[in-house]
Formats: sequence, C-alpha cells, structure tokens
Amino acid sequence: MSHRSGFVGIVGRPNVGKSTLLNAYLGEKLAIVSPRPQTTRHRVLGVLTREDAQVAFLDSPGFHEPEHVLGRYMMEVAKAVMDEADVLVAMIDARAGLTEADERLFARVRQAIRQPGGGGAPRAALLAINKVDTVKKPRLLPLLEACAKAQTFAECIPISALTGDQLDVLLGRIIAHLPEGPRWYEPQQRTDQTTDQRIGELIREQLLLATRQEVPHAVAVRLDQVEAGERVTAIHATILVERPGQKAIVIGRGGAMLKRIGQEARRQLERLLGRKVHLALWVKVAEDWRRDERILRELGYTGEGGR
Ligand SMILES: Nc1nc2c(ncn2[C@@H]2O[C@H](COP(=O)(O)OP(=O)(O)O)[C@@H](O)[C@H]2O)c(=O)[nH]1
Ligand SMILES: [Mg+2]
Repeated sequence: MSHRSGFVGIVGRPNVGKSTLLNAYLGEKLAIVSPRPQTTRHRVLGVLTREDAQVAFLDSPGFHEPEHVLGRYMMEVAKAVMDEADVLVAMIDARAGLTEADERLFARVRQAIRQPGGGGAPRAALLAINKVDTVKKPRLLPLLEACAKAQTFAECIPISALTGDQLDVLLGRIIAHLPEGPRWYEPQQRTDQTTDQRIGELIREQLLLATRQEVPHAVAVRLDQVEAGERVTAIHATILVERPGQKAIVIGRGGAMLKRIGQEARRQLERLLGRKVHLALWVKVAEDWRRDERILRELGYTGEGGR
C-alpha cells in the first residue's frame, strides 16, 4: 500500500472555522476557537497519523488588512503557510456567502498554486464550504458555482467543522492530493507547540470568550511561572491589555470577571495537563503593545512563519 504525506495549509478570512477544522481532525483543542475574529495569531501544527497517510495540518491566522505590527506578523504567517503547504484547504463560510475578502483569497490561492518552477508551491487547492449546518441546501448552489468558476480548486466540498458533516470526505480528498512520501513525524507527535504555549493560549481563549469589541484584540497572555508540584501545578500568568479601561473590563466589578475567566481557564488547563492546577492571573497595561516590537518579541509574535 502506498503511503502519502505532506503539509496541508488551512487558509481563509477570519472566523470561517479554520481552527475548528484542525481540532476536529486531531480530536483535541490544539488551536483555540472563539467567535471573535483573529483568534489565531500563530501557525499551529496538527499532525494526523494513519496507516496510509500522515497529514501535517497547518492552521493559520485569517487573511485581513493588518493595522499594526502584530497584524503584519499574522499576515506573514498566513502567507508562509500558503507557500509552504503541499495542499491548500481554502475555507469560506456558507452562512456569510461569498465576500470580497473571499474573492481576494481565491486570487491569492490561484497565484500560490501557479508559481512557476513547482518547488515548494502547493500542488492543489481544495475549497471547503464550511458551516453547512447553518444554511439550507439551495444556499450552497451559488457557492459551488463560484468555486467551479474560479478554476482554482481541484474540489469544492461543503462541510461542517462543528458537526463533523463531510469531514471524512474532505480528508479523503486531501490525502488523494498529497504526494507519496514517508512519515515525517513520530506518530505520537501531534503538534510542535510547547505545553507552555498551549497554556497561554487556553487562558487567552477564555479572555476572548468573556470580552467584546476591541478588548479581545488587545489582550495577550504572558506566562510568568509554571511549577509542577507533587499534586498541583501552579501557573502564574500576566494578562496584557493596551489601556487602563480594558484592564478595568477584564478585572470586572469587584474582580468578578477575572475570577470567572480564571475558573474556566483552570478547568481547561486541568484537562490539558491531566492534574490539578492552581492558576494566578494578573492584569497589566502595556500601552500599544501590538505596535511594540520589543513586547511582541517577548510574547513570541516574531520570526518568519511563526515561532
Ligand atoms: N455553526 C457552525 N459554526 C462553526 C463551524 N465551524 C466553526 N464555527 C464557529 O465559528 C467561530 C469561529 O471559528 P474558528 O475556528 O475560531 O474560526 P477561524 O478564525 O477561521 O479559525 C466559532 O464560534 C466556531 O464555533 C461550523 O461548521 N458550523
Ligand atoms: Mg483560527
């Protein structure tokens, strides 16, 4: 039996469900998910190992117009994923329909797969029309037509990353387009994120879920200390915000908001680590950190292709 392997880049505008798809295939929360745009800031690797194939998914930040250094970094990451992948899965949101940003994405994908010389360029792009659980069938027709008309995608597949609908079909098509090759990763290696990075992300996820408007974009989490004791792991982290007003929101009346965020984050961390966690959170204002190269470096938002 032949064995196929390679990198599969998941790309698309913010909030279409890219990270949800990665998590669905890997069966655990490797990338955090929220209804807020630009939840994903890094490249996230998720390796799926089967008998006949090893699929190295690369989740990426959504394509958007960057407004600060952090946004530029996120776009660099998304572009690198697009260029490095063997197969691209471009994703759109069936409920939102085809937007101008999606059209721009199609053009980018077209460019990426037509790079002269072959080399590292993707061999094929598939279009995943996500969130079909939210629309009636007829709504899909114009999207399938647009997909065919773009003459960019080897396949157009309606899916639901949330319910799992058609994910097996998409995976089968992804693997069919991968080159023949060996297992590049040990089967037990599922991601390249460190545990510390995942801890920081799970805390940030609770911040995103608990806050609104500009606050989710203005938060970052810095891990200060992780100390594995005999029975409990003690985690100390600082939440960075950009303005004093945001600090007040995150702390909440009498500290209620921060307490709620901490409780839920602790539950998530206990699941990740498989043991009891003591979590201590502080909130600190770091003026305009999203434009501050030094702080961005400190937070790990730096380097080509992410991390
Ligand atoms: N109804 C529905 N919601 C989805 C689906 N996939 C993702 N979502 C939701 O869409 C939002 C954004 O998902 P996320 O994976 O963070 O999107 P990303 O920014 O593209 O990575 C979250 O609230 C998800 O729960 C889907 O297939 N159906
Ligand atoms: Mg994401």
